[in-house]
Amino acid sequence: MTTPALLPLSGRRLPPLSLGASAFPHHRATLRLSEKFILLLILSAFITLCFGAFFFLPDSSKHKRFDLGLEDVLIPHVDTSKGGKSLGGFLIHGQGHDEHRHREEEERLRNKIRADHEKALEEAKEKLKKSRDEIQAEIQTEKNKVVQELKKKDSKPLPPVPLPNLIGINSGEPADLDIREKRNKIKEMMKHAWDNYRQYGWGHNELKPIARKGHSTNIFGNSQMGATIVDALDTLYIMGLHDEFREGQEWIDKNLDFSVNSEVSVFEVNIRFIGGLLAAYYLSGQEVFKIKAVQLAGKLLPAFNTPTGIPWAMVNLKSGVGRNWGWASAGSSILAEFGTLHMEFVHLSYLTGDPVYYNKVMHIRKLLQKMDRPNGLYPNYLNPRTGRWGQHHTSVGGLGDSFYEYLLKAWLMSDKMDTEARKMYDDAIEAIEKHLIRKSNGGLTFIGEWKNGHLERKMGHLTCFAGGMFALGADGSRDDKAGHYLQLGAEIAHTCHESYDRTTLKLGPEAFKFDGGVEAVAVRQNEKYYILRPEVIETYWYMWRFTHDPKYRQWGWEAAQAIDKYCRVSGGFSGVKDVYSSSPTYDDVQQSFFLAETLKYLYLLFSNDDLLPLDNWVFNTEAHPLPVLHLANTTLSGNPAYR
Ligand code: DMJ
Repeated sequence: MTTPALLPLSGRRLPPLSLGASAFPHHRATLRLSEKFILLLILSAFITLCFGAFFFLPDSSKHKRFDLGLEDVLIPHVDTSKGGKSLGGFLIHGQGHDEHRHREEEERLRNKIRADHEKALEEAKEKLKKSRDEIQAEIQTEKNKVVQELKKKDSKPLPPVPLPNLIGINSGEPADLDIREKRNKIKEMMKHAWDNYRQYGWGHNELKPIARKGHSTNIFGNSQMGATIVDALDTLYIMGLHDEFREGQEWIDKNLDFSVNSEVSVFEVNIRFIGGLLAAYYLSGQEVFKIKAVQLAGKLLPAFNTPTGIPWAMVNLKSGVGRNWGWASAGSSILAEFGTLHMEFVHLSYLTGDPVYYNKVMHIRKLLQKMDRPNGLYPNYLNPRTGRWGQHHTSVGGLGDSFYEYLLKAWLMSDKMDTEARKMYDDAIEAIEKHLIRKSNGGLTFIGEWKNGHLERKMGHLTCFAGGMFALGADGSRDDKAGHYLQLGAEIAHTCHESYDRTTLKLGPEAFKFDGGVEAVAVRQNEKYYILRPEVIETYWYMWRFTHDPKYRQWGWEAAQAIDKYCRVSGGFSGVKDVYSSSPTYDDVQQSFFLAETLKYLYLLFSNDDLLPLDNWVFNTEAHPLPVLHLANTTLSGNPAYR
């Protein structure tokens, strides 16, 4: 369901004229000042003409009234006692009616026209007496009214849909005192991050914790859409920070507006905003989150208007104009961006009963299925105009990562019914294992990057999420290789832990090499930063859930302590520019994903498994939990999205 675009109201537009404007309902707010006077003149002339006609034309009642050779005439009437047949509020009368009644009726009509005319002239005179400022003020009032009406229309309730089973949203308190204390410490860190954002960055997308002011990047366009609020909501909720959750809800209710002239990243807005709003809706049941998610999704849909249906990377929320990143190979869209919409879009179709979202993402999938893949690998770049791959670069980290994640999660979220997605995942992972995964000389398993037929022996922090993905996909894997994939997950977790452990700050670099005697260490200066990313902790958490090996809690705690020690400042948490330096400098950004993901995964790591159990919830790539759509307790089979 798309939302109607706002009327183009600018300061130069006029409000509807009180005189006869209803005849032009669609132009109400768009009449110019000069048009208004011309219209006034024409209408006055017209009314004068009608008025004169009644006085100067011969009195028709003296002739056969309305005698057009018809036996019957229609006059407004409510009395059925005279044997007429009712016709939509009118009575059909035969000839020979009481002349007196006709005259009375005509007199009444004349009086009405006279009164209307006088009223219209009075109103016109009043308007002409007004100053420019008064007219401007009226325009503003009228504009506000139109905006309010559109807002009301936008926020009308969606059709009720039976909610899936929402299990484990309020539990997870560990019995063990030490674990409980660690969990409380993570909650305290969340509070520190939130409170400072609340104080210094409220309504901005992110926080600069050292400058103590708002921060934003081009992924959110030029508008302040409160990204941190939306991203943090579900973490606040599961931590039991309900006052903070309510504050966020109130802000969203009153201020989150998507009719802004701002060019945003379709992918980022989807995973952080739509994912965050949907998760907040499922957890809290508050309708406002669902409504906002659907409104926003409507604003993203124009991005799919490309020759192939592969969406642009960016879209202007107001104009709907899309385009791709200037840096992407040959004007291409990015695999990890257009391939990371499925979970949220399926939920949107489920909640609205509108298949449009589902159709968009399934179209992408079908197109990808038909394409040739070099060595069975998906390149990261695809041109949305030609439908051809761009540069042959394949990665499980940046540019590719969450595409693979969403294939697996589409299957899990459908209660394992979407076997097509599972097959695509299995095929992709087999090719990745064959061409990208290697062991270093020192015995560390790593995932490299494939560039034009050459393997680059470098792994990104982003790639570390794959340990958790392999573990999550182990169950149900082809040829029953569950043990193998769990083992692979454990090896990736180990390698990523090494990348942390081999630094001075015990925090992981952005990218690390396995080349020329170097093992899991960043070489280039611009790869040594840590920006509060979650992927390594995410993998620890999945590994903990599937193995309960205490080393994962231990590693998670090491990371939490390092973050608290080196990234905490009095105004929040900041990324650091060099994890190998003992006196690091800050980047002065508190990323919204720190609250959405890093702190959430840490909190879950020190919670019992009955908090958001993985049989019932699937986390989107920004760690927003969405419920599994079990066929048994939903109307999915009857939902058009699933036909
Ligand atoms: C998050 O926004 C998401 O996890 C995304 O998939 C990739 N990277 C960031 C955090 O590092």
